[in-house]
Amino acid sequence: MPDNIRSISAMEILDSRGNPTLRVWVTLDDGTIGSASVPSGASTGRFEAHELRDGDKSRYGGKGVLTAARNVSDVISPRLRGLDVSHQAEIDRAMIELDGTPNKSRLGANAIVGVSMAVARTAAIAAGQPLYRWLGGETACRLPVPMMNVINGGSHADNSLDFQEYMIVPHGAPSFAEALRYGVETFQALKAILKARGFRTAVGDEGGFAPDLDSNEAACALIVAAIRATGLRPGTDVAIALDPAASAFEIDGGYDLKRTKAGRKTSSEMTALYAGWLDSYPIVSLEDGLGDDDWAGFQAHTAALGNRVQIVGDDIFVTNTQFITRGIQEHSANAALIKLNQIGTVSETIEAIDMCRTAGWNYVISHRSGETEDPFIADFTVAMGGGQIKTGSLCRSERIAKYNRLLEIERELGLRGVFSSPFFK
Ligand code: 2PG
Ligand code: MG
Repeated sequence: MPDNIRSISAMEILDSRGNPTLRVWVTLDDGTIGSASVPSGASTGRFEAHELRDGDKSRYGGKGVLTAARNVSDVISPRLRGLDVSHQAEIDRAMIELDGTPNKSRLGANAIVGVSMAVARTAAIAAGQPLYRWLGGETACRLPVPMMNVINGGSHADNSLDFQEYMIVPHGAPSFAEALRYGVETFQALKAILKARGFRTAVGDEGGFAPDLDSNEAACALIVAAIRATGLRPGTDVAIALDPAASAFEIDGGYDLKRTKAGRKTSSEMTALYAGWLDSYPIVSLEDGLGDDDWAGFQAHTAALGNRVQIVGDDIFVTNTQFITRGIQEHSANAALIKLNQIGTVSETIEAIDMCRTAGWNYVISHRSGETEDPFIADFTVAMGGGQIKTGSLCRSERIAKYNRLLEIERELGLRGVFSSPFFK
């Protein structure tokens, strides 16, 4: 049986923040080998699957992942040996059972998701297909509109901004390649504007600029100026998406905008603040505008803004069907952010996406702030067909790797490739 798994191993590598993470290798009986690397978040939701770190302070400040690597070779590999690599759901289920905890804390979600992703890639290689086609079938031909994080704040930068991500969304472009060009030109224009106004142009964790602006809102105004400076039309060609990642500044049931000294706000005051911004800026998507336990707030927030903007739940749903089910029932959002390592297997991630589709929700496949050069999510996004990816700024190779892979896929699809805006224009 050439497609049966012979062995699985893992090694400790580094992510884009210089923290240890895993690369997993799957070898089949016929010698076929595939690998995948695991990303890591900073602004994590409280109910994310558990990232297993060694805790041995004498190595990497306790962040080593040698235990997780050993779990791959000593526990997971013997269990999966002999299974057909194309049976993703069966393999993922076997790992979930082997782990036996609700949040994958025994073997580590980093170990499990690494194996799950490497299994998908190896199966694609064995089938002689690109990963996007293996996972998405013949109809996988939709390129995503990218959300490009050009101004970083919050947990991703040591600057003055409370909000974590200000993204540009080139949804008016005719193709992915052109969307990328719109994004890059806007990014370069933004750099020139920041320089001219005396702000620093150093970048944060996801490659966006991290200036010390006076207010959170000032970032939106700068982005609009940058879009205009390129000759593109704000809103029509390039819009804005926000991820305040509000859990990071949610304290005792309120929202403390400490960095910008804008004071403490209630949940409904935060929603009112965003409503004002929607009047002034071409914002098409708002993620985690409130904290991950503010379910009542999210419901009110979606009722107030959900017909004007995509409301995305990230930390509140953590790619978990249990939380997405509640979100759908309570109308907490109208879209979900999707991160493979939040839930821990490819199959469970696909279940979360299926649930969004059934509910008529949008979904956005996302990187983590700690990334590797593995472009897995580029293929995964095209396979899932939701038309949106969030994968960082227009510099730093761990982000660019995903964009470059999407360029390749668009080229390969040729005339079959589709690029269309998922937003109201
Ligand atoms: C987010 C992500 C990715 P992190 O909040 O959406 O941008 O950040 O990986 O730090 O959770
Ligand atoms: Mg987020």
